[in-house]
Amino acid sequence: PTFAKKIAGAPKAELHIHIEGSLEPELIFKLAKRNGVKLAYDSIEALRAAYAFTDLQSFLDIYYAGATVLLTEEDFYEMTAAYVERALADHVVHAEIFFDPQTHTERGVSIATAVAGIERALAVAERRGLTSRLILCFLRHLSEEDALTTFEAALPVFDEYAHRLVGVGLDSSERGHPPSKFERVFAKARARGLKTVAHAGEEGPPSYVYEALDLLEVDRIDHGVRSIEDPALVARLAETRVPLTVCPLSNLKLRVFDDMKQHTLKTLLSHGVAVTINSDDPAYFGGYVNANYLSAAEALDLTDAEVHTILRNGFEASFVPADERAASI
Ligand code: ES4
Ligand code: ZN
Repeated sequence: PTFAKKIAGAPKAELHIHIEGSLEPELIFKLAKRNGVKLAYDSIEALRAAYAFTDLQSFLDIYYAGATVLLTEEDFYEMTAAYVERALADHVVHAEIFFDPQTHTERGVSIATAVAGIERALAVAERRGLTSRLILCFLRHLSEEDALTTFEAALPVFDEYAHRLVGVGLDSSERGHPPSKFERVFAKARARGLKTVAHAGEEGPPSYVYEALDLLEVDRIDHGVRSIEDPALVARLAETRVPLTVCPLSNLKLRVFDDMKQHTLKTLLSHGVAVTINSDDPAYFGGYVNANYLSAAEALDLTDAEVHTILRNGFEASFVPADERAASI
């Protein structure tokens, strides 16, 4: 088969996917109608046309508006079941999935409702060869008090779904909201034995990556592509093998890079950093995980060996040991 077909057919681990970012416009409209939620766009086409982002915030505004259609356990189930179909089509065999509880609790939807719906779809997926874990993300534009309240409210859910819900993360508007703001809540999560990740060095500076490593003691950095600006940081990431969950199409759509040819993932990889490729918010950024691999591979002339390394990094960076996953490479 051609190089592209080999990439598409290879078993993959996906470690950076916001489940709310997998809501396709068609499903947003279906759920809006079912739930009587008013949207700011009157057609699927008009909504899709609004997906012309200039930076992270311009995306987040639309992403949070899209998530307002999610009210019932069934809504979370359908959203997750749709993602599972896309993931299986792209030969994803293991996924570690983010969700944003504060987006839902603010609208009166409990963490238990969201997780119950997501879990039901993931349990079905497991029988079809897709293993998965769930990571609860705190919204960094909100206060640490709010994150702490969310964490306390989630404790029974962490207990009930211990087989699935294995970690916490940090997402939303990065600039002006450094990891240091969340030191206490991350310490509490680590004390409970949870894994930790944080978005850092997406739009924010390398100092935010250092903070995520030193103050939050994260197991992985989400994005981290701006680490390239600090050679000492690149050397540290390579030395410690703290993985970066890179999302090429996201970075292009949110103008972190003007052109895919400017993406820093190949250089990071060449310095020995554990780079992985992921889809982030695939319904908004123009493609699921295979499209991300193919776009990066083409623009950066990735070699067969480089693609193989990235695929392997995905499994090695996962929170599930090889003998507990559906498959590996
Ligand atoms: C996100 Cl691309 C990105 N960055 C930060 N927070 C997010 N939440 C959903 N997608
Ligand atoms: Zn993300």
